[in-house]
Amino acid sequence: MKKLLMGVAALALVSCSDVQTNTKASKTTEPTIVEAQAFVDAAEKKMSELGEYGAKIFWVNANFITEDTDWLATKVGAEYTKLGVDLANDAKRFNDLDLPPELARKMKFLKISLTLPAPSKVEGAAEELSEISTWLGSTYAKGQIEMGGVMVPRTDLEEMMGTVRDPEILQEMWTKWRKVSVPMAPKYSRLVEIGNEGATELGFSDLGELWLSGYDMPADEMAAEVDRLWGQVKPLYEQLHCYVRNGLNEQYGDDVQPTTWPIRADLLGNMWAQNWGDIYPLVAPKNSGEVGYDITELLKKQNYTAVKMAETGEDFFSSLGLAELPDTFWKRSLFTKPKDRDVVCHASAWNLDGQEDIRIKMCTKINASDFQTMHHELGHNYYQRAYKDQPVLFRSGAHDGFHEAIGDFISLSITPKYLADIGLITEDMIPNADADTGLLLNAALDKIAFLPFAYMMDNWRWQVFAGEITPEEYNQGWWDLRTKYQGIIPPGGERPADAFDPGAKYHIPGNTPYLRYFLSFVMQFQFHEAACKMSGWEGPLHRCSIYGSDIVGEKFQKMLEMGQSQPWPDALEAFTGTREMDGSAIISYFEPLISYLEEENKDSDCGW
Ligand code: X8Z
Ligand code: ZN
Repeated sequence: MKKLLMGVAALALVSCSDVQTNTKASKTTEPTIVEAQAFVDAAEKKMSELGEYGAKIFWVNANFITEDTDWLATKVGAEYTKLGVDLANDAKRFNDLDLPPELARKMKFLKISLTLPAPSKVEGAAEELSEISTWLGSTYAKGQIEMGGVMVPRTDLEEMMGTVRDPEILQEMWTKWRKVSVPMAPKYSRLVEIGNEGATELGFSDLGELWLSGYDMPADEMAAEVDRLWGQVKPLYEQLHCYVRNGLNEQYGDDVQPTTWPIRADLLGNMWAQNWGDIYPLVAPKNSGEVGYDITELLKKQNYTAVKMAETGEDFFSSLGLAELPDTFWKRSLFTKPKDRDVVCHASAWNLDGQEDIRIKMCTKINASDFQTMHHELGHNYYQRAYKDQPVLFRSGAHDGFHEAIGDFISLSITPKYLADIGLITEDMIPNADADTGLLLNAALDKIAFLPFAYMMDNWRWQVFAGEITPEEYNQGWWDLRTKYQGIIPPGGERPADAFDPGAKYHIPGNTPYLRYFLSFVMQFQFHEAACKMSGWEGPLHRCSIYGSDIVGEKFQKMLEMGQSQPWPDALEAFTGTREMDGSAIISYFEPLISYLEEENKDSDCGW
């Protein structure tokens, strides 16, 4: 079938007229598999060379934001976009060739490798796009606000959102942080415009379709998959929302948080209301056993440093049989926020050379949330190193949700028993089964509350990319979705006309797709369930730790080494035995909590 089409396509290359002359057609040589292979080999070489060069520039830029490093990042960013677009366009030449599977897969990745393509036909588009991207990223990274006459950087604000309980101060921090993103709106709309043109040139309807095309299935099927997963977990979120709203009402009273409305976004212990774990003390169950410890306090009491947190994470991976981190990881990573310069504080994990030069960059705080983030980032690094021997175009996660899920899967094993194993608590501090509700509620505040946030982030962008939300509607559209899915509203009533609240969340100015985190939060529970079963665990899932399990380690490593060389269901199957993403593992994990929440909410008017 494909072979037959080839001749037609070759003709189409030279003319679309009906009266096609044979002379022109015969001059066009049909591409061969050998040429396709040579093309892909050369593409991988170029991508790897420019990738390494670019990674070093981006690393320096993110660790030392100045006009000069912004300039360098802009320049190399444009070069990389142009290379990606050229390769994607050149790859079209082989569209009708019946390629062997590995080559076909590589060719596909060449066409979708860029998150933000620029149109090759528009002079200067790649440069403009890169300039906007750099500006947006650096503006976000340098953002700080004044509180009580002192300038406060975002990392400190983030911590304060989790600890301050005065609603006026919370509102002030929340509102002031959103001033940082006001100037971003026009730049963002221009970024969308150019990016969309780039995506259409590559054959996609818009950027949203391009982003959804990286999941080994058609974009519309993937979107339906995401809806299906959201449908599986939504009832649990609604129960959690109802319960937390009641707790906040008790804490703050009807004037601040009534029991019927959406929740005020600044009361949930997080700048973006994405993880609510920090308000656990406000909503802890009253009628059951207490967890009895707080990981933040334990870490501080035992004088944990950022490096010690990383070492603890490394020890977990080592316990599964994975090789230690290289010396260069310890020498080259950034673990704490430097005092004397601007850096991108949002945590990230890097592989600079596609081989062993793995590093993290994190303005670590000594608290429970960053203890988890540390494992999250290490997960990226272990994955990157595991697939280093794959060809360049396969050096990535089975899909982006896998990449985000690796470290989080590991931290699901940070159970009381594990904390005792590593000496953070003593054996007698391991709480009894009557504290399970508290343990599960604490976990749900982070893991379940996150799902509608992650879901709406890219819903907003898909609508923006499709032109369904126009630049004038950016903020209103954002809050419509925030309210619809998360059931939250901004403090202080209507937002100002010039507000651009999406820009106050890293991944919007950073142009990082967010669906990956939604998928990760579903899949990490699938990984956990399967791994616990493999390790022979028979108790409740939230008490299972796979720490020290060689059996799990071996299978885990196999999945990691595959990178994106096979369709993701193969990778999922290699580790879990199933080929589908599925929300039933997360539901099983929280099952005991569901009945508790339903009972607690039975007299409430849930919903918003
Ligand atoms: O951005 C991240 C990581 C880096 S990939 C720190 N995360 C999301 C966020 O912070 O919004 C981790 C989970 C969600
Ligand atoms: Zn991540």
